[in-house]
Amino acid sequence: MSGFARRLLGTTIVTAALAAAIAVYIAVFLTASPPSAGAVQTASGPHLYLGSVASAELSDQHPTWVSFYAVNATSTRWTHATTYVLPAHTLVHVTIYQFDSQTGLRNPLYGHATGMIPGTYTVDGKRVQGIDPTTAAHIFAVPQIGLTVPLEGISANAKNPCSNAPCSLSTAHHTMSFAFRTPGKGLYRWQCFVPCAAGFIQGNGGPMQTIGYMGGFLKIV
Ligand SMILES: [Cu+2]
Repeated sequence: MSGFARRLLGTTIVTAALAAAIAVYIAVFLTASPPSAGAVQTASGPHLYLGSVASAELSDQHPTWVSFYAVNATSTRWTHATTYVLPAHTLVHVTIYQFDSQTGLRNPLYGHATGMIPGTYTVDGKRVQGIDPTTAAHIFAVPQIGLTVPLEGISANAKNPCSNAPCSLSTAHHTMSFAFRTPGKGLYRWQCFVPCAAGFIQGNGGPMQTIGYMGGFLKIV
């Protein structure tokens, strides 16, 4: 093979490999969007059910990461989604089944529940203003609309804790409920503010910075 033919062949192979890599990048990363979930329709309007866990499913890309899931009312059907599609200007009821243990808040202010319809925040069915900030496992917060929902963690000696999602309601958990009015159409970021990412610097890496675990969006339509 002449030097020219060899260079031509080399250039062709490298160009083809780059084109293939770009095609994979477009197909796998640019056209994929995180999965979303919606509310359940009930007699009192849309009802969003969520679950928060110490560890994602064993089959997950990150089975050791803390995570939120969309679930159904009985916590028997789990969907790994943190983008929640809700109708605009609507009263939405939310129930969060919280199965993870306590980490505690750096900023005790987040122990107060804010931004929901007054009087609708309950922990295990009891109407309260907030929780002891040292007992927080996670927070469901939508800063743009001033919504902060502290989620109590199970105690260190709770019997029958759930390790990986999906978690049955027969395992240790606390149930937080509240109602809020959705804002106008748009994409609203939500996130957790408890430094709950065990094994990461300051507890704020990994799942705390990844859509699909400790953060996501309210997609108001
Ligand atoms: Cu968290």
